Amino acid sequence: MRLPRVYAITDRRLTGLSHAEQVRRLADGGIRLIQLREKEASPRDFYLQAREAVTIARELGVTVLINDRVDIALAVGADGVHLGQDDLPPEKARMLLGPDRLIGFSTHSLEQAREADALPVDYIAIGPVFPTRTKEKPDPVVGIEMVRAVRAWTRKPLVAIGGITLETAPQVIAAGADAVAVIADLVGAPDITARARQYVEVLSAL
Ligand code: TZP
Ligand code: MG
Repeated sequence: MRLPRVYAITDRRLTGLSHAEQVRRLADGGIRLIQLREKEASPRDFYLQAREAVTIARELGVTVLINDRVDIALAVGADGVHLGQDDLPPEKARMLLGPDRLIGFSTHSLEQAREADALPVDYIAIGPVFPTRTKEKPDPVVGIEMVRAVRAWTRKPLVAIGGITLETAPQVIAAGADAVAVIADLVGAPDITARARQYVEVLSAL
């Protein structure tokens, strides 16, 4: 699998917009990979929202991953899930999802990334690379050198996350990340579509 350079993540609290509307605006700006991240809604509510967002993503040709919840990913026919260290173990998620759906896995240290290299996951995420205000109780900042260190350890696609902006994204890619995952600097922008377009333009040129 080859990851697009820009990996957008939705946030309803930051935007006040439905996941579906965020997908629409991001896709209009050229984003091709989007994770639906929902930390407040009930499972029923997230399921309904994700179903709507996936319908739109299908129309627009966007790959959609569901944060945390394998059950919801299956229920809405998403392209896969993004799992954290406290979610269902990736091996179990793989059993449930089968060989073809995508599984991403968050890591926060070199040790975790090395373990992830042996797991049935399609990409490894490392972060937070920079301080972030979006995630509650974030793990300690790992810094850009950690991106380089993890890159040297794994041949799996590598996603960097945490406090990344359009200004810092090129350094993060230069350190070996295949993609940058961004919340605040993308969906937190006043014009999400324009910001998405800037990201795609700047990063596709690298
Ligand atoms: N995991 C590590 S940092 C982070 C997550 C979900 C938040 C990233 O958000 P932002 O706004 O791009 O810092
Ligand atoms: Mg999670």
